[in-house]
Amino acid sequence: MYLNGGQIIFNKLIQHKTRNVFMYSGGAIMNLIDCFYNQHKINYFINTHEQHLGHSATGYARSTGKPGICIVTSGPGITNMITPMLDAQNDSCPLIVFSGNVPKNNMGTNAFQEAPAVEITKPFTKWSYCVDNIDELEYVCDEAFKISQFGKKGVVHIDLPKCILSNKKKFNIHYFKNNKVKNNKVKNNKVKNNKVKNNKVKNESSINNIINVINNSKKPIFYIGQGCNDYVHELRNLVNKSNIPVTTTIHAMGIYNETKPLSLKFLGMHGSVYANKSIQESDCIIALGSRFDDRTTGNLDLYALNAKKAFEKNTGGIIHVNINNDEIGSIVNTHYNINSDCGEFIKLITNKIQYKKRIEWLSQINHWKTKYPFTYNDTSTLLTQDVLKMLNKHLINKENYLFTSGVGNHQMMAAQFIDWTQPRSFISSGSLGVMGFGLPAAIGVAIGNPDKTVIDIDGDGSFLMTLSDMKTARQYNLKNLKVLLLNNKKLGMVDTWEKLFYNNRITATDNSHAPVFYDVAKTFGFNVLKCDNKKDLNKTISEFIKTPGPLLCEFNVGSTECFPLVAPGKALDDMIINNKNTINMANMETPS
Ligand SMILES: Cc1ncc(C[n+]2csc(CCOP(=O)(O)OP(=O)(O)O)c2C)c(N)n1
Repeated sequence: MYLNGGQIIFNKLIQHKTRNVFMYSGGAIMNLIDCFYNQHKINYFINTHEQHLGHSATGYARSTGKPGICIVTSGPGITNMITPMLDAQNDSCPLIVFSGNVPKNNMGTNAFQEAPAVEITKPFTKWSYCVDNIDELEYVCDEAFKISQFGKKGVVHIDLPKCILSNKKKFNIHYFKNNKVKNNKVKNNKVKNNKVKNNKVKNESSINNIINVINNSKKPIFYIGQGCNDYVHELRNLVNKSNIPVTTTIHAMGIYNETKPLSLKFLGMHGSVYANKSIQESDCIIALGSRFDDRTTGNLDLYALNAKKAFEKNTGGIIHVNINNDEIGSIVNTHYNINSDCGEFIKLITNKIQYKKRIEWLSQINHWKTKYPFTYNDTSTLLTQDVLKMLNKHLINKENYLFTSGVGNHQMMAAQFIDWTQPRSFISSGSLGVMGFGLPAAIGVAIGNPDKTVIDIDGDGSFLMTLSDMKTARQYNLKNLKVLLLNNKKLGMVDTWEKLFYNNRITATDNSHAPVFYDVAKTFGFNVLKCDNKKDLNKTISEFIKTPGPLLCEFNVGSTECFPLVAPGKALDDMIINNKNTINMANMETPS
């Protein structure tokens, strides 16, 4: 029996239990796409642009834990994929991208729809490889699944010259009878170099040392990143058992229920005053599965000075646990480092960590919580924060919902004004910050989670970038997809920076020529709602919850800034808290 290259890959996708793929066709990839004709083993979804399908695959992967599979053509197909691939890589999302390319003997001739695909993607993927020979294909596919998911998750790009996809290879009948992933023996030097290490905690004495540091500290704090998202029960158990307060990155929100007293919500540039202040005040920062992204540290020279002092006095320090060794010590000179999967580390320390009442430390934090909650300048005009607060009030069973967002003030305000109670429930472009992520990502989340309702919280600027994907939501009749559009008729977040840091020189942030989104969504076949004032807010949100998708609700909102804000170059606890006041908590007396 002979199979061509496309059929070999298709067979491999089935072996790896792939259920859903996101694709966009074109000449160079047709041999692979043709395999999806008239079969019921793998569902395929067609977005309106390769960038959109990349974000859909990302939303799918981040909400299900399975790798997102993308199939695109050569040239513009793969170049349109660069943004979602970089976004997925930076946010540690497992993605496998198959791209077509021109036949091998046309490569380097500037042929029609030729792009130096591997050269473009190599610098930012976990593995980027152009298949050279049909005999490599099975091994390459198995490696793609392994590498994308192993250790710190990320992106694998497999480039497929058209001749490889159309060439045929003979298989014997046993291959089809025993359709399981085998340890393929084909060796290829170029492929062999891609080793991923499984990092385990090896040194027991270093663990005991860390436990002593935590147990002897006076003001410990957990700083949790998405590396802990697979260990919710373990992490919650550890926090409760130790009575240590916890703050998270945006990607780890909900891993510890934010309605509980020990939660300090998220930290960083727009994070809570009390989380930022607690990090700065702490004598022992326990960073698990996070990477000290600059948005969470502020000015590094002024970061965590108390924990650094405590280390010098042997009374504390900064502990960093990360599965990726390259990220340890790369931004902050941490004092106690463990290169390990967080779950394993949590398991090792939970029984040895001491419960302490921490009366002084926790009452100090509570004082900051009461004095500096997330707040805004409430006016008679409907504002983004009003809408999000009301949404939060209406969402009784949060475990039934998943959220995506665009990038901007609406994204940060969603992080602030929704109480996150479940991990992996806010799927947003964190590191790369890609406007336009919200709708296509919501499509992938909705496909991967048919039992949940997916709400894309979006801004007018972000939504305009990818709104053609309303076609896709309608095409697959995604009844569980809803868009909550916050239309302030401007690129709000940048507008704020122009006001605060560019002397009010408002340039290139006006969006008043955007269409009436309510009408546009209707044309795409969406159910539609709208709301222009506070009076109708309660009623509109309750209709929004009840109305099936695909649905868009346009909220015409006034202009508002997102505070607190750590200005560029400032310390984490030097925050602008509203348009009249800056507090530098580093200079403040802390009540005891
Ligand atoms: C693709 C892309 N281009 C530019 C930016 C820079 N940027 C960050 S936020 C923002 C404004 C977002 O406006 P909108 O989506 O309307 O949200 P708002 O801030 O008004 O809530 C811009 C231009 C970006 N993050 N992504």
